[in-house]
Amino acid sequence: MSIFNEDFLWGGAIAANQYEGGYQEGGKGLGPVDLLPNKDENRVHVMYHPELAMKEKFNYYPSHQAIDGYHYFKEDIAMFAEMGFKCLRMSVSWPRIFPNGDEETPNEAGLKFYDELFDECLKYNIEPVVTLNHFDTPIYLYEKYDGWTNRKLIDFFVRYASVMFNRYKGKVKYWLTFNEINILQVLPFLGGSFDPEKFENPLQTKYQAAHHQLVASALATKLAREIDPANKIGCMLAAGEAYPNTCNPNDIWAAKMLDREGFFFIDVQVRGKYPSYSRRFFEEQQLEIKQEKEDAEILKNTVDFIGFSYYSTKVVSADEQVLSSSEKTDGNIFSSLENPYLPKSEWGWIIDPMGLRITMNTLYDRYQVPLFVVENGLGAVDKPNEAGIIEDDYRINYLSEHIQAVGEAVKDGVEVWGYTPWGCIDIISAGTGQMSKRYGFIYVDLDDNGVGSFKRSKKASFDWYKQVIASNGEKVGRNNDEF
Ligand code: P53
Repeated sequence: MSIFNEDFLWGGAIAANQYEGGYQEGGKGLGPVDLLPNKDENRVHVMYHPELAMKEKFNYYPSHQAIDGYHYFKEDIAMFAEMGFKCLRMSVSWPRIFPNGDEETPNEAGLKFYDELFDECLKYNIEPVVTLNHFDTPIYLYEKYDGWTNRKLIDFFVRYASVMFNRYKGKVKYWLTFNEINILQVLPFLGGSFDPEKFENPLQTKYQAAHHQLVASALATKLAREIDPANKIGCMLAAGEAYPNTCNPNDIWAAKMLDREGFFFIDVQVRGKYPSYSRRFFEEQQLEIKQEKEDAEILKNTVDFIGFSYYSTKVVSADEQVLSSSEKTDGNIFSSLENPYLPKSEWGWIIDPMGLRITMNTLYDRYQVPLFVVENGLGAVDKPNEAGIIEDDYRINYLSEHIQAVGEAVKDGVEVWGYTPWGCIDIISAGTGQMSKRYGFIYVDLDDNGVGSFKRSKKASFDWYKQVIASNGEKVGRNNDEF
């Protein structure tokens, strides 16, 4: 008997801006990612300086063609079905539905695309798990309204959400409102199409934008339930426990404070009100968040489950000297000190399967609502062997250990609805814009400059994951040994 429920949602995850391409097809408007170059043209720097994204012309924009999912989706979904996917997590591109974002009526051509995409999933009994906003707030809203800093965005988002819930009633049941909502603190351009540096008080601007997203998320949650009580709505947190560097209480406190930066968002989304610690934080930072009278009531519309991404844990110190002298791991937007006990990926991300079990236990202890692992995986360079096959043992190892950690969490008593590893087919990296940072079970022939045949092929991990799903998580070992 598997420790996973019979209806456990095994699948994979992708996002429109990294998968679809077709950036102007069917009348699509632009999203922030459409203005970002790849790594060679300093993508990370541009993400932090949106004015560069707006005015510079770059040689290559990876999102414009991405892996051309816009035209390949039928082929791709057939391969997901072959692996036995029970669900597919994807996002809808907001600017495909509302090219500017503030229109009264949606773009029918954009909706037609998702009609077909969802129908194709349903044909194979693959349950769509849909993120409404995955780094995709229309760029027109950046230009005209300064994105989520503006309260008007709430109405625009709710209008878009309402179109989705009505159109896909009975077809889509699982919804996530904002991808990695806490990313707003680090990458506000991606998370909310705005530039805090344009404002007098950048921190206040970020929390004001966060407030608008939290209200919008709660209103969408309410609406989703009204339109179809069968809908299940989740929040989505970029998770990964913060570890103290030592047992010095100051380090323990620093770790706790770092975790709270993320929990702040889902505290509101799961508990329906601002957490008590936020009062002191706002006071000390002298932040004044403008709230309307009705907001407190709106926020009471809490989510059904917690979706979260997990790639690694982080190590924190309160000691300035340690911070300045020790090496920091790079690559990940959430920076960390080195963890001497753990290996790292080729991109410097700490690999910590036990950390997934810890993170899940923390989340469940804190909230007691079901969890959904909607992102997890290893970005790695894949090279075909002499026979032309990609033997991605490193990826199998990573996923195997992480699935076992999820299994341990289930045994610990944590309720988990599903597991959707990130980039189940190779897609563009959000952080670096590279194609060579691959996560998939399916290889896509394309390089960092967008050159290639787009041909899809199976990696060794394809058959391995198929076996994991077929055994409902019982055969997760490298050689399909029992868990
Ligand atoms: P990549 C880092 C940077 C940007 C987005 O990241 C991120 C992270 C990691 O927390 O979050 C998620 O592609 C995101 C996905 C993204 C994935 O991490 O830089 O939800 O869109 O692709 C992996 O390797």
